[in-house]
Amino acid sequence: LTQDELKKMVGYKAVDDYVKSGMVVGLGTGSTAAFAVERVGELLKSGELTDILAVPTSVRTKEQAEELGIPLVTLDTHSELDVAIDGADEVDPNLQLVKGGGGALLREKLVEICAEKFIVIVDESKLCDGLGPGFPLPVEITPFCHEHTIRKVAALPSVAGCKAQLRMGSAATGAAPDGDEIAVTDNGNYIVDLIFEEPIKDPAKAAEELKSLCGVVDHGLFCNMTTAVIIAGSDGISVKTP
Ligand code: DER
Repeated sequence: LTQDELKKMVGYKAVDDYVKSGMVVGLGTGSTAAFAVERVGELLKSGELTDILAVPTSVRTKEQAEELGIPLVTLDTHSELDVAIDGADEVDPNLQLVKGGGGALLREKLVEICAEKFIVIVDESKLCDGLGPGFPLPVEITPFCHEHTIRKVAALPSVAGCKAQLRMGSAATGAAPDGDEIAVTDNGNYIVDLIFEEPIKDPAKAAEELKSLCGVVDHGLFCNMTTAVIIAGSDGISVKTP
């Protein structure tokens, strides 16, 4: 099975298992979440799902949902979601996540915190023993004096030893720069990707230190949020719960 086939498997399964008619659903961002969005559109079109309201986690997910005719609302009118479905860049054994490879971490976290159930969909390549080395940790920062903020982020004890890299090119491409302009998120902010040689020792501590640093808007550590992770591997689909 190709990686795309694995992503489609988990995207569809998450919707089939967790989305029921009448729900308010958070729609994630990225190549795996796009399959979940596709499935919601398909089931609405076939009539198998009715009365769904969706809250997108990025401009590009909003555009995909609009193309599929999925009715959209925002947290301003719907602060309580039944379920949110999204991908992740890394999943550790405690189901703590690194997200933000697609540059959507702020809106994703805002939406996913409001969901009664947060379903994470990954192919097995995202599983890791410790967060960090497998995927740079994105941190969304304000553009004002961003070099100053990047220095302060890199100096935090809980992320000591990381290499901080300002994301260039499109915000959606993860840490692989694809242009010479500074990447700008949907919210008009910059992203600094933290590159680790060793696993982050205490993700919850790092989350707290990052969040309390003035100039940091939010970060890609999603701690103690996961309801279930649906994993597609070459030997089939498995589900993990905390
Ligand atoms: O940017 C994000 O948070 C995405 O959800 C990312 O974590 C997973 O993207 P992918 O499904 O394209 O790998």
